Amino acid sequence: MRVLALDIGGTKIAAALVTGNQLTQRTQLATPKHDVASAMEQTLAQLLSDYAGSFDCIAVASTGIINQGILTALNPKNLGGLAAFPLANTFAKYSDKPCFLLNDAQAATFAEYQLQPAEQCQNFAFITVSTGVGGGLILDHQLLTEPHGIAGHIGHTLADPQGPVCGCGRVGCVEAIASGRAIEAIASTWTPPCTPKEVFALFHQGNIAAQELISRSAKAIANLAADLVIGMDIQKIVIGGSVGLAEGYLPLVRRFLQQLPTIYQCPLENARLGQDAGLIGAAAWAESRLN
Ligand code: ADP
Ligand code: BMX
Ligand code: ZN
Repeated sequence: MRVLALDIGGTKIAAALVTGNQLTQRTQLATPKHDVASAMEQTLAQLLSDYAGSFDCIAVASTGIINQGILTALNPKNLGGLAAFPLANTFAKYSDKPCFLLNDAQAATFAEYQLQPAEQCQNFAFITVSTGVGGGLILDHQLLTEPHGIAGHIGHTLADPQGPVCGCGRVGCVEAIASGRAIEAIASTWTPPCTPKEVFALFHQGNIAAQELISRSAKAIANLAADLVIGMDIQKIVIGGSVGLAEGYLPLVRRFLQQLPTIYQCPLENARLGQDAGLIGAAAWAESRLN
């Protein structure tokens, strides 16, 4: 089965042909920021045409709640204000191949879980710290996607009732404190303004403001991890996304988690599949549906 996998994030769209854990012809482009609905349709149509003839099915991992083929943004600010997008219909318009859709973090969860020793990992979670903060949950070896595709949207659990308003409308979500966008919201007001990547460079140089900002993010993720452990008996958590994979971030999350009582702790690891977890997971999910 030749699978064309797409990973639609708030910042980038990746595509590749996937066989098992092997990717070929990987491409990546920026997620449209303006006139997003029509730009997204054009981008997806172009990708389908670029790969035409080389795939038998389409597997899509996308940011947003994916339900009944429709992408609903929980946080529309992460998608240039786009609140809803007919993903399945768009693919059907430009390709006659079967198409399987899943939330991006759920897809990455599925891929990373395949790499875990099943006998040691009945309950598992994945957290992406990226444009937003996403997640996926495996309970009793099963990825939670039903009934509405919402399960795993743990970036929108409460981190701080005094925190900033999240793009989802709730006050103080983990995402509003820990995500790349949350880091950017603060660092863009610095003189000179910094991107999250530059904040990490300053963090490694010992800059106090950068260390406070990254620590604030890592502490929210550590508390989220603790909530998952105590709420669902999660045995291991894998962390991905460009912020989650940035050098120095995971050790900080580990340090904050270790400050909590032992019962709240579990092993934390970075995504072994790195930035490709969503692509590989979407493809594996599609194949599991076909079998
Ligand atoms: P997506 O959300 O589209 O899946 P990413 O996982 O790359 O994409 O996350 C994008 C976020 O990560 C943005 O907020 C961006 O500023 C930030 N980012 C990108 N590269 C780095 C880096 N090297 N270090 C820290 N943050 C980064
Ligand atoms: C947001 C939400 C999730 C997504 C997560 C990470 C939207 C558009 N997305 O919490 O569905 O999984 O961000 O997404 O509401 P990413 O774009 O950072 O990879
Ligand atoms: Zn929120």
